Amino acid sequence: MPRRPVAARRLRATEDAAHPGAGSDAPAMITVHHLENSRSQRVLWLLEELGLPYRVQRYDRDPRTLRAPPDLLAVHPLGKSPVIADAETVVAETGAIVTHLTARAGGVLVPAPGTEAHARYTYWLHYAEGSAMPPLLLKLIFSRLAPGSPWLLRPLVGRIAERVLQGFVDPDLRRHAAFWESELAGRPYFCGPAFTAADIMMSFPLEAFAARGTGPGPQVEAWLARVQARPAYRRALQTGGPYAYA
Ligand SMILES: N[C@@H](CCC(=O)N[C@@H](CS)C(=O)NCC(=O)O)C(=O)O
Repeated sequence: MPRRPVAARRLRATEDAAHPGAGSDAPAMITVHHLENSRSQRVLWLLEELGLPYRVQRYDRDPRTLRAPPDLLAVHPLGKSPVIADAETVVAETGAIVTHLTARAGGVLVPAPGTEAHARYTYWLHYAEGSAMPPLLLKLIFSRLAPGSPWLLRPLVGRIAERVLQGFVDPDLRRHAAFWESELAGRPYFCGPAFTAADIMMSFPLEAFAARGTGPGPQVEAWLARVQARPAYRRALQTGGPYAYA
């Protein structure tokens, strides 16, 4: 939910990357609170596609736990990334940020309301975080369970984790992967012939799946190659710092 920011006070020395308008104090400048190697890469990419002025405040993950640093809690109560500050408004949750930014850009990268492509757009915009990410997160957590356990318990924890992965998580992921293949067969982008912001939303789950899973299918592989070749995607990589999924 948008809320009044405490963030604006914190936008100081650690600002380390900028794009159009860098160094300017113009009120239109959008600040992206960006965690390295994370979903917030999508927001940088979208901003590059839209050509909106922004600056990046970067946060490093804790090298041991890989969690976000506590500094992010000063930006938003959940302490997660992405969060943007646009003038007096702070917006968290990637899908909400995408909606905010595309509206600010006058509806660029959003299909016309009332069309079939728009119905697909709304679906994929919500599906990315609502349906695709939960099994991917479970995969990550259960895969790390045994290696992170005390050595005496490791075999037992490993067996339990394997049961959850094999019995629940992996079959779910296979079903999602088959769904992506069928949806991308015969259309180059998730909403149809045109690239939209829903493709940006879908990039993180598909990149995470390609990195953690047994490999993407041919349609997803071709789609990834297509979207990752976009100049705005490449520019966002320069701006965002470490990103292991490109
Ligand atoms: N559904 C939220 C998820 C936000 C989220 O979990 N962000 C991750 C980045 S991949 C994060 O901040 N993780 C660090 C942590 O939980 O400590 C969104 O799309 O914005």
